[in-house]
Amino acid sequence: PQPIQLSDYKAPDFLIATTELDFDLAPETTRVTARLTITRNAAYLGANDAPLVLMGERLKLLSVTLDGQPVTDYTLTDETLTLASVPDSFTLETEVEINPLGNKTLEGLYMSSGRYCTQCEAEGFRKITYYLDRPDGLSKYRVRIEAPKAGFPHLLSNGNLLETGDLDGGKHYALWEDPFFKPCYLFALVAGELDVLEDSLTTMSGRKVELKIYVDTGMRDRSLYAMDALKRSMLWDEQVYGREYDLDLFMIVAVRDFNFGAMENKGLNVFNASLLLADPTTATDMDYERIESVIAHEYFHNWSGNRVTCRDWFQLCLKEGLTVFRDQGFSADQRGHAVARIKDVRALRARQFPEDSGPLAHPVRPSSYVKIDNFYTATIYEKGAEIVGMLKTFVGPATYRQALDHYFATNDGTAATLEDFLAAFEAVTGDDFSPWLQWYTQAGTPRLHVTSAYDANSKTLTLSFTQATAPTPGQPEKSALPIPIRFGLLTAEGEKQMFTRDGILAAESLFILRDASAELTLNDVKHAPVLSILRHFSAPVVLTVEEPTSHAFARFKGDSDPFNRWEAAQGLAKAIILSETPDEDLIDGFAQGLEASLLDEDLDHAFKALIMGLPTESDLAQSLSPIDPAFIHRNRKAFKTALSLRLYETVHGLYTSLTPAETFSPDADAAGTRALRNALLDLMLAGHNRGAENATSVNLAFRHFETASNMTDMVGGLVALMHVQDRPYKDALDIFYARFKHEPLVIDKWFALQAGCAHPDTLARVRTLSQHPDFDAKTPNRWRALVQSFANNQSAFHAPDGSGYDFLVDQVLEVDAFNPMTAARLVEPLSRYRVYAEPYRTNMKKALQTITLSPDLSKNVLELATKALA
Ligand code: BAL
Ligand code: ZN
Repeated sequence: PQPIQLSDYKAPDFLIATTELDFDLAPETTRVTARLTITRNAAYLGANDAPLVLMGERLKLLSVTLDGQPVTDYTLTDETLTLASVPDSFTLETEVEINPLGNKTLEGLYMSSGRYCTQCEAEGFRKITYYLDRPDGLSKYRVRIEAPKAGFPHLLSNGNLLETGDLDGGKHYALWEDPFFKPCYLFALVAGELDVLEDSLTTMSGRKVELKIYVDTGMRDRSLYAMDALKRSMLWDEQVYGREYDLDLFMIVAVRDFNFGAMENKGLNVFNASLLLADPTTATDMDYERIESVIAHEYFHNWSGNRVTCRDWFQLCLKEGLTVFRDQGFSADQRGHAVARIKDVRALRARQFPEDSGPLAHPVRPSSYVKIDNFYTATIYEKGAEIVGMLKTFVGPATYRQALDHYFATNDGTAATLEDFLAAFEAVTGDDFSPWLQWYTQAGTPRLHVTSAYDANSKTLTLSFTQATAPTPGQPEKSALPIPIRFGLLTAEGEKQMFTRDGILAAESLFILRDASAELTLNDVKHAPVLSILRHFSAPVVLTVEEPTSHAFARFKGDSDPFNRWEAAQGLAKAIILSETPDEDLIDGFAQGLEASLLDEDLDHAFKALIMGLPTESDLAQSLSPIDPAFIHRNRKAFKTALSLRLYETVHGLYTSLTPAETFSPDADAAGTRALRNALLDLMLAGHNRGAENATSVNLAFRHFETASNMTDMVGGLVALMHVQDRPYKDALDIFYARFKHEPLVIDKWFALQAGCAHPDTLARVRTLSQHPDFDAKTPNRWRALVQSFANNQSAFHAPDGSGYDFLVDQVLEVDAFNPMTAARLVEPLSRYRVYAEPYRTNMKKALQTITLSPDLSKNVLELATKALA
């Protein structure tokens, strides 16, 4: 397939001022009538007699009229409807028939659990009707929905409800109008039997907004937390960004079958039920946290995405990177900045760094694509958010707010570009922001290297910074990027140390590295310093510092920047795990450092839980060349066992001192305590083979599981019992299944936990689970629970004989036949074969080749597998 190039962008030949859609819903024969008022784009008037080319896929065209006259002189392909000669201004009416029940792509209009729902981003609208399906085609929508009353009491679309009424034959209708111009990817329709949770909020200008969350019958109470998060998000966006909601009604619908996590359709967000429904017995704290952040994310899109949308899909990060940054800011304010930052960076490293160093590396603003669905990536979302964060760090919070106000004011109601975003920073500062554009156009993670020289006589410290970015596909040469480096100094004991920079006394400072290398001199540095570089992870780079190990221990002990304190522990753990032979002194030192942190009364529970978390196997893989997953797994496990043995008393004591709260609260403090308690249990069990205490700790874990009054602790117990396997683990899994077999979201967890278990039998178990009556590859949540969890399970997936890869290939090909968007997401785990040791490398490559040689591959899977092999 021919890639689409950013350099070929051309404004549309035609504009659609108004879009009227009539839906006559029927599961296999829905009729969609579209009345479009179309004008030739003024930019081309007189100079252009281009044909009208509308996009459409899987549509049965029934009729076309132009200004009321039937048209037969058109050309139809699988993807387009072309009218060769049209006037400059006209009304076009088309009627098509579609089959929502048969639509398993989950794009366009489809049915989920007997309900109609839509997903149009990025290019799903063309599966509903013939249209100019591109984000810069803004139009005003009026939508009439007709359906049987029985089974479909709720008929929802974007905007305001104008009218409802009964029709003959037991049918009824609803008429919706959205007063805001929008691109078709923000169109939504939902129809079906739903429970609704209603609330309201008065906005900053005193307008009352009705809030409605629609869920499966009987699930209303499980949407209370989402409603609470929605109200907090709306107030936060007013207070922090000055953004007010603009319609009188805001609706959210939860559905079980969904390709994305959620979707920001104007006034009618559609959510994957897994990111909306929660109560203590079925949702973990991580679920609550994600619900809060995704509710915020989709709501924030109303300004960053909907009011200001993207000119073309290359600018996807304009809305996604910015909105992720906004939701991260919200979560940090709700749950603590340090803990939130650590979690965000952990996710960035787990998903974006590997992508940025492999064959699928692409700039945050790509320059070409075959299927835009393949670019809803960690690079566009998470690295995109990091760029906004760096801009904020660079200009400071007050100027950042001015720039964002300017951006929203000057681009409201338009489809904008990243240049427009940076222009807002230029407008409020008067500075040139073109160097920052390179963060959007250049792929790859920069490496930042720091050395230092301290002169004890003059008390001066010279810091030397160098940056380099390795080549990525299509970009052999890399430029230096502006890198904001927040830093401070400590003493050898981990105490804060002041310094003078340019005559100003400081405890912390910000340096912007603009070139390939630079030096910075600090004065009045009284003691030989320990560097604390890249505080709060001020730039998405890989940092290396030339320093003795004792310096990392000093930061681990006392860095006042919690991120760098956590980072020091991670770095030390990494060095220990990846060394060929265990260094007992280092392990002792680490155990003492960890013990001191656990006993430190000034640290909160959530932070302690994080600092106990060893680097994941995939994180460790990024520091090993070539990657040997078995080596990593073995050494990590050995280190964890060693820590467990050394710290048993402390860990056990602390665990026992943390009694579970009588009543459940999902707030950050309570969640932090549960996280710590579960992390302590996990560490205790990691050393369960020690003998004497074995039975005690296994019993403890089983009791923890059995007596848990919430899902977080149940899962915590199960995870700890994974160290034991055998009876207690299997019994716990059976109890779990029996208790929750009628709760699909919980049974997803049951599948995911087993697929994520680092045990030699896992592949066999996963194969058996793929035949389980509850397994259904057509439900993305269930499929991902089993298959994605397995592919992320480094030790089980990377079986030396390639059997894990074979399983993945079979699954990807099976799902690709009906849901290419979801299938393609799981090509990535095979893509970085070149950096693996043998026999993994050869087997991963073979698996990719098997994919590319399969007949009838989707463009989605073909694009990624081909790029991976290129
Ligand atoms: N726009 C697709 C889903 C999301 O990022 O909100
Ligand atoms: Zn988004």
